[in-house]
Order: sequence, then structure tokens, then C-alpha cells
Amino acid sequence: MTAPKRPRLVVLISGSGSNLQAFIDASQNSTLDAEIVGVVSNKAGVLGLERAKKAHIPCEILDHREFADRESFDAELGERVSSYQPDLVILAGFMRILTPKFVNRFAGHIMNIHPSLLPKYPGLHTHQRAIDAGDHAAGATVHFVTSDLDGGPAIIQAEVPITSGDTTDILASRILVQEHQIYPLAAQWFCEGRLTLNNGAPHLDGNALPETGFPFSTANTEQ
Ligand code: NHR
Ligand code: GAR
Repeated sequence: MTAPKRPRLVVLISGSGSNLQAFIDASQNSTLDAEIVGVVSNKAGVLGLERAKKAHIPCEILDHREFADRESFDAELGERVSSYQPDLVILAGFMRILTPKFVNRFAGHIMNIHPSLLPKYPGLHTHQRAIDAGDHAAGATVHFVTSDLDGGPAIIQAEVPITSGDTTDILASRILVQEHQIYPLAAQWFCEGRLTLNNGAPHLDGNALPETGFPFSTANTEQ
């Protein structure tokens, strides 16, 4: 019997790629039944590219600074991504806002992970903003990407405490532990066909997800 074709993932990065590593690990230990067929970074020299090379994943650099504008960068990025024929595009610490044209090209097939409890703190500097606001909790949210920045429909969300004395670095690493759990899980749901978009609303096993996504329990993953 031939095994069914594994879904094809393309991962876009800009930095250290620890979420990319979580996907590599999950696909190697079969908690994610998908193949990472390509990695594209808009920055040269980042650790994420080394992680891809080590896992023998084709990777390339597309420097946004070499393009006249966002439209022309996104047009080329779209071509590169399409060339891998992906079933799902994963933004993993990818730091360039994508044009509606790019997003529409892969509509329903792009996910992002954002380090906040969306709808709180879309955009940048989320950890500092949560600490400055005196919040007692922070977290991460996986969502489908739309042209509404960090505003696409949520899939899964994990919460962590903020404790007194937390710096942005401490908080960021506490959140990253959760990111590495929930992001490959969301992708696996998608790859299994359990996660669907019905008129823009994410459903898991046919049931509409809450506005803030599936509430991931940290009970058995806390360190
Ligand atoms: N694109 C669209 N259309 N929709 C989303 O939801 C997106 C997106 C592109 C990236 C990730 C997002 C995050 O999770 C993301 C979601 C970059 C910026 C940003 O301001 C904001 C949000 C996100 C990513 N980028 C600056 C820009 O001018 C550059 C900042 C830099 O290079 O350091 O693109 O946080
Ligand atoms: C992660 O915390 C991710 O949620 C965040 O950047 C980090 C990337 O880490 N994403 C954004 O802020 C997107 N604008 P990684 O490169 O180690 O996966």
C-alpha cells in the first residue's frame, strides 16, 4: 500500500526560527504528519536558516531591501512560495507585513503565531506592552492570516502568567515554550482536515472555535 501524500508546508522566517525548529522536530517525531518543503527568510545570516540546512530543508533568502516596494517584494515572495506547491504557509517569526494580494493568493492556507492573547496587542512589542499594562497573563495565539494585521480568525491560544520581576526576555521565553506546543498542533489539525474555515470561521471537527481560539491547557506542559 502506498502512503497518502503528506501535506506540504512552507515556513517563512526572519530570525532565530525556534518555531521552525518545533515544526522540524514535530515532523520528525510524527506528531506533525507533514513535510516542510521549503524555508524562506527575508534576512540573511539568521539562525533559522542554519536550522533548515541542518534538517536538509531547501531554504532561500529574499531580502525585502532589494525591492522597490512592498508589492514587488510580495510578488516575488509569492512566486517563490508557490514554486514549492504548499498546502499550508507558516509564518514563524516572519516580520514583514504582507500585502492583501499575497494574503489572497494563499487565502485559508496561511497561519501566523503572534505572541499575545489576541485580540490584545496586535503588532509589535507585545511583551513590553503586556508588562507595562500591569497584566497578570500573557500568551500566544495561532491565527489564519488575513489582510487585517494579527486580526485573522484565531485557531488556538495558550496563556502564561506574568509575575512580578518579569522582563520582556523572561516573558518571551515563557511564551515561546507554549508557542512550540500550539503551533505544530494547529498545523496538524489543518493537515488532518480537522480544522476548516467555513465562511471565514474556523471549525475544529465541525464545531465553531471560540473567538480567541481553542483554549490550550498548559497544565501538563508547564516546566
Ligand atoms: N501580514 C498580514 N497581511 N496579516 C497578518 O496578520 C500578518 C502579516 C505579516 C506578518 C506577523 C505579525 C506578528 O505576529 C504577521 C502577521 C510584522 C509586523 C511589522 O510591523 C507586525 C506584525 C507582524 C509582523 N513589521 C514591520 C513592517 O514594516 C517591520 C518590522 C521589522 O522588520 O522589524 O513590515 O507580530
Ligand atoms: C515568536 O515569539 C513569535 O511569536 C514572534 O516572534 C518570535 C519568533 O521566534 N512573532 C512575531 O513577533 C511576528 N511579528 P522564532 O524565530 O524563534 O520562532
